[in-house]
Amino acid sequence: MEPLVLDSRTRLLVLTGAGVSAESGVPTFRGMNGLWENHPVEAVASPQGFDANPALVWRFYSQRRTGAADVKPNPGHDALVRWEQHLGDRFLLATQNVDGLHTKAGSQRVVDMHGNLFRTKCADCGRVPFADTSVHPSGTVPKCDSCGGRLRPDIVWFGEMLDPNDLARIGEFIQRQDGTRLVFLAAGTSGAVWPAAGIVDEVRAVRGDTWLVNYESAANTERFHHFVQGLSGQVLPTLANLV
Ligand code: BJW
Ligand code: ZN
Repeated sequence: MEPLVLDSRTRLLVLTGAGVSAESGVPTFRGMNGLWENHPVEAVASPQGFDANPALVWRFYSQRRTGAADVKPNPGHDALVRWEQHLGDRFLLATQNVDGLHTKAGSQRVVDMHGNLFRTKCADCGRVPFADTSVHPSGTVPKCDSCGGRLRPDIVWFGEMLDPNDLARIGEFIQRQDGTRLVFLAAGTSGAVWPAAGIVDEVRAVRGDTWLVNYESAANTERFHHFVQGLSGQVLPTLANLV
């Protein structure tokens, strides 16, 4: 297999999805044993679902908070930390995962595209989101101290805009013109959710090299130059040649 060469002329954008956390014991969304097997997606991950039944949404996210509280990073997360230490500012990690495991592992240049499971915001006023590990599993909805409105998890749901600052940071990294060559690697993601699924094409538009590491073929596999099929915790630690 051709190695992924990370040398002093390379800048690397990594996109991770739920598959990267799977070997830490965090369930994925889609497919076998996926989190959404027993929950209609729109009921728990959309503003409309929250308006219709906020207590159900808090039950779902309370289970998620409890499940993700004690999990540990796996060798896939650790490999990305080593790559960042090697590349410095020529590395950026965009993650769709909300479990915080990349930060726990030691990654620093992280864009949390879809928010953070352990942060809460107000659905009804503009107060700044805050760190929060509390759970509300028994049909209650926590109230905002500032306005008395409904609190909600600080997660990007379907139909909601991603933070424009996050998108700008990823876009600027892709467009950077400093004489380095751009490599993009997506790992553990089904390629089903936008705008993350379209990053591969933004990278191709500037003639970047593109890699996918996934357990099974993704919705956008054919857009990548290289597809390495396997578990990220096994593939990532040996994939790159750090020179
Ligand atoms: C392993 C493994 C191992 C397992 N090793 N691999 C353009 C076209 C069509 C639709 C749209 C579009 N633009 C926007 C949309 C609408 C929508 C969308 O994408 N819909 C599609 C489903 C069709 N997007 C949005 O609404 C986004 N907002 C937006 O674009 O705003 C502007 C706009 C709105 C409306 C219209 C147009 C523009 C927001 C998307 C936010 C997604 N948020 C979620 C929910 C969070 C809730 C929560 O956490 O509870 O984030 S969706 C869910 O999917 C979650 C994930 O981050 C995201 C991606 O999933 P991921 O990470 O890929 O996981 P899985 O489970 O799908 O796949 C895991 C993969 O790993 C599998 O392939 C396994 O094989 C593999 N695997 N073990 C390696 N060990
Ligand atoms: Zn409020």
